[in-house]
Amino acid sequence: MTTAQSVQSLIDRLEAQAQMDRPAAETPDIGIIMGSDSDLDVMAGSETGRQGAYDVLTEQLGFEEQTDYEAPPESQFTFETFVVSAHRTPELMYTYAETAEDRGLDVIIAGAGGKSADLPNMTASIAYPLPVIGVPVQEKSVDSVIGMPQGAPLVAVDAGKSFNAALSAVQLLARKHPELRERLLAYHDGLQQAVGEVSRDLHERGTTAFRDQ
Ligand code: RP5
Repeated sequence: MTTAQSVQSLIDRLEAQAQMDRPAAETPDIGIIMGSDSDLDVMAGSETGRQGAYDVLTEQLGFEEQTDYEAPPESQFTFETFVVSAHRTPELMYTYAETAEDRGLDVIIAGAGGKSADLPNMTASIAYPLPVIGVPVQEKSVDSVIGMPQGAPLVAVDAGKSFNAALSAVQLLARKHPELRERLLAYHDGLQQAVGEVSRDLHERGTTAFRDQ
């Protein structure tokens, strides 16, 4: 398969899926796209560094990754992941955004790095009115992600915070799925409990013993 054919086959696949009219329960709820696979550690989370969207969705909120559009996994709530470059594969970006709603997505999380991080903002413009949550993969990407003109909305998180983008996406989904609301509350309870435990431990052991443990 040539380079052009490999992109075109993805475009053809997305367009065919948009025509399938699959039941909503069987299509991915969240689409995660990124400008390059070099963004994956930020967008998914890295084993050695900060957690990301993949981690919170799968470990905390009960989502599964859907890797075959026509064969959904067990979980009721799913996401899919693609590399889509605004500058290297503009036709693929256009098709992904344009078909997203017909393919059953409810929200897109789009991340890109560099100074021309245009994937989130262009995807938001094309996929409108589907909500898009932008993730600047690096600090230098923030301005190009969030700098949208009036009338062209994009929700965005701070640089590198794909974890929060996933939480925001699930907040949107939770408006029509009460079980997701419960999972979000349980996650938040866990956060509070962890802070309470570490605070008590630090206070009761004292700083030196706490550091040494
Ligand atoms: C951006 O350029 C991508 O989102 C990535 O963050 C950056 C560098 O991409 P690679 O050269 O590593 O593929 O479009």
